[in-house]
Amino acid sequence: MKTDIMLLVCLVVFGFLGLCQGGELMMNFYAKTCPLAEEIVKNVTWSHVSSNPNLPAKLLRLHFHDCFVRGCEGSILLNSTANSTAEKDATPNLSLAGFDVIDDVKAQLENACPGVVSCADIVALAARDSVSFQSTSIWDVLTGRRDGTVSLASEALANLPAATFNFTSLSQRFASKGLSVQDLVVLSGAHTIGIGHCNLFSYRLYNFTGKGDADPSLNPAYAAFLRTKCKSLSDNTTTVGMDPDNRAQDFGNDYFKILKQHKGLFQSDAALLTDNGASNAVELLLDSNRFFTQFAESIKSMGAIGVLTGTAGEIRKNCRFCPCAKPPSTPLHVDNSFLPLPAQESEN
Ligand code: HEM
Ligand SMILES: *[C@@H]1O[C@H](CO)[C@@H](O)[C@H](O)[C@H]1NC(C)=O
Ligand SMILES: *[C@@H]1O[C@H](CO)[C@@H](O)[C@H](O)[C@H]1NC(C)=O
Ligand SMILES: *[C@@H]1O[C@H](CO)[C@@H](O)[C@H](O)[C@H]1NC(C)=O
Ligand SMILES: *[C@@H]1O[C@H](CO)[C@@H](O)[C@H](O)[C@H]1NC(C)=O
Ligand SMILES: *[C@@H]1O[C@H](CO)[C@@H](O)[C@H](O)[C@H]1NC(C)=O
Ligand SMILES: *[C@@H]1O[C@H](CO)[C@@H](O)[C@H](O)[C@H]1NC(C)=O
Ligand SMILES: *[C@H]1O[C@H](CO)[C@@H](O)[C@H](O)[C@H]1NC(C)=O
Repeated sequence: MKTDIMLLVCLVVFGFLGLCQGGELMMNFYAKTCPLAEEIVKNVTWSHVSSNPNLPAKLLRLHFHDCFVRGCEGSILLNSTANSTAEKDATPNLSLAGFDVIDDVKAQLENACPGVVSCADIVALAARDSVSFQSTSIWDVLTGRRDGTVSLASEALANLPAATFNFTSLSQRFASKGLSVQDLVVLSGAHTIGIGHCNLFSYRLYNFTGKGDADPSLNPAYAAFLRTKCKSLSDNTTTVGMDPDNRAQDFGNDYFKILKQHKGLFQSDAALLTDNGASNAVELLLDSNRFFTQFAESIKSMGAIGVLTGTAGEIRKNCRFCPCAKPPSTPLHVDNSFLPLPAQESEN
């Protein structure tokens, strides 16, 4: 193939793979190769959102999880194989959804321009388009990502922040992805939409310090309300809205208002008030215009984590399945014992 020859020539000249993968993300990467690509993603995504208002939260979270594990290269979409358990099947279950929407978008793109648009770009675009349902796009998405071939459950546990994390652990996880405290605070604003399962925060409601008490950093009236919803520590089926003031599920800066009222659902939300720099950022994000500007900037940074461009990776035909899977560079049967996290700290 032509690209292979070019890669070979490039390798001879530069002798270093990193310089030869070429390409960076850009606006409208598919302008020439698949001019309708972005319109198709948007149309198909909107058609799903119109019958399922919960989807924007699902697709936005999918983008986050994709990017934090091996970079934004669509590994979150891959099914487990006989030999390896994929990210999406990480235990405890990640309660992710929206895979069928990505499949539908991909099917229509394969109709229009076979083998051109990556699954990784579809995830990034569908997150933006679902959250921007029936409005102009809330943020720009650069494209040109290519798809990875490896997905490992153990890497989900080791790379994603958990709801139990304190500020130090959160900022470390973000820093390890090249993201700042500012990015951490701004992107946490995504928790203005969607739901959380009771078992992820119920320990904050009952016997938090062993004295039959609630987490003192949680608003007492809100804790009382949450106790009416979540009756036991192990309830992993009941869900509550992440932002009690956002019943309409509008995307905006409301999260920062409820955070200041100590109504952040997870310990990881409340943790943003425990650091001076982060709580200053929270304060500034009470300005709606500033929030939208900064969210666009931070999600652009998130969307660039570990991307494969140029000739790296591949363009998958089916987002759940990688036909030309090379053996993963990491061992197939991964020894989990090195994981730094106790089981309950992995995200559910
Ligand atoms: C800062 C560290 C973060 C932690 C610890 C965290 C943790 C969680 C947890 C535990 C849930 C609940 C899942 C469930 O119960 O089903 C959740 C939901 C969600 N997260 Fe995060 N998250 C973080 C950052 C982010 C970021 C950066 C984004 C996107 C930019 C995001 C978007 C979402 C969305 C939209 C939901 C709702 C999902 C739904 O409705 O199904 N989160 N997150
Ligand atoms: C997308 O939807 C718009 C509005 O319904 C329609 O005019 C347009 O033709 C659609 N584009 C594609 C590529 O299907
Ligand atoms: C699983 O491993 C076996 C033996 O190592 C190999 O023959 C097979 O191709 C692998 N299957 C997949 C889907 O990777
Ligand atoms: C944050 O959590 C980590 C990991 O559980 C722990 O080692 C550290 O002491 C905690 N830091 C603070 C300030 O509580
Ligand atoms: C609360 O925690 C303490 C200390 O772990 C324990 O002794 C007590 O039985 C717990 N109370 C309830 C009601 O679970
Ligand atoms: C929920 O809890 C039940 C009982 O503890 C357990 O059998 C089940 O596997 C859990 N489900 C998930 C999705 O974690
Ligand atoms: C991937 O897994 C899903 C859910 O288990 C299944 O419905 C689907 O057929 C699988 N797809 C492929 C390509 O393996
Ligand atoms: C959650 O994990 C279980 C097995 O661990 C799997 O059967 C299920 O499909 C997963 N759920 C999603 C949404 O991927």
